[in-house]
Amino acid sequence: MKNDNTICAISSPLGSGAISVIRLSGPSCKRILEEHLKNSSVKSRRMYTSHFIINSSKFDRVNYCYYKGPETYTGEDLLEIFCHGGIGVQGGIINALENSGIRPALPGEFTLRAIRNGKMDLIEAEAVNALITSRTRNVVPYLNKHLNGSLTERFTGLQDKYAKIKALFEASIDFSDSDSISPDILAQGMDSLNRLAGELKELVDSFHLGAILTAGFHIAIVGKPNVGKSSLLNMVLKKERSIVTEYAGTTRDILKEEVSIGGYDVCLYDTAGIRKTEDHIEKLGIKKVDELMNDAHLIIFIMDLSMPPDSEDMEIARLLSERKKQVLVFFNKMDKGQIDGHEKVAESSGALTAFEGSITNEDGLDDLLGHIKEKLDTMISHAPENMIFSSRQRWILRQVSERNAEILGKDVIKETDISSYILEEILELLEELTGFGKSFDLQGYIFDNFCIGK
Ligand SMILES: Nc1nc2c(ncn2[C@@H]2O[C@H](COP(=O)(O)OP(=O)(O)O)[C@@H](O)[C@H]2O)c(=O)[nH]1
Ligand SMILES: [Mg+2]
Repeated sequence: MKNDNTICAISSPLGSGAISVIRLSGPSCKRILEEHLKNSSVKSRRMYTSHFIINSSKFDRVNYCYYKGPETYTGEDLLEIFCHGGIGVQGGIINALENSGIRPALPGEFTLRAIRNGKMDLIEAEAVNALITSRTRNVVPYLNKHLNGSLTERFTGLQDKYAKIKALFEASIDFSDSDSISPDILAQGMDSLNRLAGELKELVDSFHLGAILTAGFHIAIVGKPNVGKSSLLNMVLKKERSIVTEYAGTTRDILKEEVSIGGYDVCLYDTAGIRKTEDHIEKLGIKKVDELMNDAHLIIFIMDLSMPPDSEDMEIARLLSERKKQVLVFFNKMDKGQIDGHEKVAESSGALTAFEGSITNEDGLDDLLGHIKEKLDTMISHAPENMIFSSRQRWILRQVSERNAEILGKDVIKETDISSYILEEILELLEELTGFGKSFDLQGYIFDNFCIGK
């Protein structure tokens, strides 16, 4: 069996669909075209239709396109076969390719080859990965910017700035009689490092919004039992997802559902009503709400407007204000009556906005959802030029930031040996950021974080 390191994989989602894409990369693409598609004079980037032949018989009627390297995703010869999307068809073709010496690709191996062949760096590869896993349309323009190299430029810009500071310090020592840096060079260096600290903070902080756009905006619905939390979830989902009854304590576990609000991916959590209880299971549910309140990006606090506010409402307001969370209040059951006193409780929770209405009558819901969309729109409009979406990138930038602060710390900057050593560490970290650091295990990282066929 020939084995020249040509790889193949199903690049479309696993399972059955109308069409599946099988991709090959490596020097054997042309051989496969001759063996299985009976085409010995293929032109690059042209779509053909014919049968995929296995053991001299027609297996499936397919479209295919051959891309001549190095102007391809991987930088190698590439072949894409668009076959019928049945699992049997996909399996038959992959099996035939393997019998012809084509090795199944490892996770992310197409992208790994692209990086190794200089087609992209790790920042661009991470943008590709985020595009594949994206669930919010609003994130796409940002990732496209990354694909065009804007984030890479920003990172190499950081590298340049640190390299300049290092050179400045070292030159200043070389040309002076003492081991210490002259005061004006020192001032210049401090100024640059201070500006870099701000730049790093902006990038690290941007991950908060980046994560909201890629992993979803998490909203917890809280309130005492029977105020209409589950009714709200059901109404937003337009289905009976959560059990609604007139009995307090119906919802005991946390229910998580994904919805799209104005094009944003939102995870809504319905929770157990918070109250003092001796019921063991209910207690466990309430403990979970407590944890969820720490993690959620926004909390919808529901109160029953038809009943006077009580100590349970007040206790929830206290828990929320303690956490300094973003809170939206919804005064529910307006159809049943309006009793005073809820505004004060809402204020004490730290909520900036309150709405009133009736969930069962779908009254006030548009305002509530519209407000959430506006909130996210505002966040996006304040988004920095470059946003990061990868926790790996954030981790490295934090390390750089810490070292930056170390040099700026008391007297370290004057210890030229130490500051020079730290600047060297920073430069190594920034190299790792783009995937080219000496000690960085690029292959391991790609295998762990990318999927097969990518
Ligand atoms: N009149 C009225 N009843 C409501 C409204 N929202 C919910 N309910 C009722 O209040 C009860 C408790 O609702 P549920 O969603 O289970 O509350 P939860 O315990 O907070 O999840 C149910 O009988 C609902 O039908 C409303 O806007 N108006
Ligand atoms: Mg409930």
